[in-house]
Amino acid sequence: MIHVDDGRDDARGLPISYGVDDLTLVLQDRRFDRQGRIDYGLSMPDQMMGFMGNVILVNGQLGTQAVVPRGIVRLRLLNGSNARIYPLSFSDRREMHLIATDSGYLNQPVAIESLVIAPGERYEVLVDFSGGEAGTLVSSANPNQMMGGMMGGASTAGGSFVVLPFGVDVRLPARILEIPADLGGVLPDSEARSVNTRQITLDMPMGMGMMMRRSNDRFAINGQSFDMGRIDLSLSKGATEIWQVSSNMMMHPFHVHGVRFQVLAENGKKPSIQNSGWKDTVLVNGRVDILVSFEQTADRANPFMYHCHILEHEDGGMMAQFTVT
Ligand SMILES: [Cu+2]
Repeated sequence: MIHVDDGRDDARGLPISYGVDDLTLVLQDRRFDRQGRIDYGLSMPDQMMGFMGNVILVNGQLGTQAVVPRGIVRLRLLNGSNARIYPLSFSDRREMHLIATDSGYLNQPVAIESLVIAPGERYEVLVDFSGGEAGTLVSSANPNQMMGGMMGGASTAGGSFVVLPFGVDVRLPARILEIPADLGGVLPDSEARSVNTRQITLDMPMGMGMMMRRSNDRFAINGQSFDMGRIDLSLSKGATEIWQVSSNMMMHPFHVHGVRFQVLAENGKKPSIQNSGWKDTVLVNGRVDILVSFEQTADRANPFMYHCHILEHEDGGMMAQFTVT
C-alpha cells in the first residue's frame, strides 16, 4: 500500500506515528486448505458472485490484534478482498471519524457509526481511544447477494464477525488527544455543468452459458466483454463527463484508473457521507452518477481501465479501457 502525503499531516493535527497511532489495515478474506495453503477453488457461486473466504486476514495475518496508545488513532483502511464487502463498525458502537476517502481529505472529520468498504476502496478514519478502553472492529455479513440471495448458499452465510481487536497500552506515546476540527481538504464542487453524459452498464452473464463456460456469455460492460485489442473510449485531455453507472443482479464496486471523481447521486439521491469526498472507486447498487474530469493522458499502448473491482468479475470480462489524449 502506497501512502501519498504532502508532509503537512502534523500541522493538521493528525496521527503520523506509523504503526503506533497511524495504522495501515489491509482487509482480506481467504480460505486455507489443510496444509495451510490458500484455497482458490471457485465454486459456482464464487464464479458468479466473486470469491468468498471463511477467515479474515488483516495485513496478511490471521487472528492478529492491534495495540494502540491512549489517544486518537488513525486507521488507513483498504479492502483488498476479491469480492467481500465489509459493513464495519466498533462493537461498542463508538464513533469513527471519517477524514479521507480514496483520493483525498474531507474538509472536516465526519462522525459515523458504520462504514461500508467494498473491494478496492480506501477510507481513513480516526478512532478515539483516549478513554483507555479496548475496542473491537467488527463487520456484519457481506451484503452482496445476487437476486435476493438465491445464489447465496454458504458463501454469504453467517452474521457479524471480528475484523480486528484493539487493546490500549498506556506506555505508548499518545500524541493526538482530540479530533481535529479542520482538515483543509477541498471537497469536489457540485456545480451543475453541461457536460457529455454516458451510460455505463455492468453486465452479469445472462444465463447458463457462463456456468457452461461458453465464451459468448460472459461478464461485460455495455454488453462487451473485455478485449485487450479494443479501445472502448477515446477521451480528450481536460474533458469532463457524467457517467451514469448501472449495476444489475448484484452490487459492483466500479473503479476508474487515472482519475478521481465526484459522486453526484446514488439512485437519484444525494450521495452518502462516505461518498461525499474524492473517490476513484464507488459501490454501485442500482445507479450511481459520477462527475469525472480526465486530466492525465493515456495512449493506446498504455490505456487506462475502468472495471468492477470484484476480481472474478473483472477477470471474467467486466472491464474496459480508454485513452486520454
Ligand atoms: Cu462486479
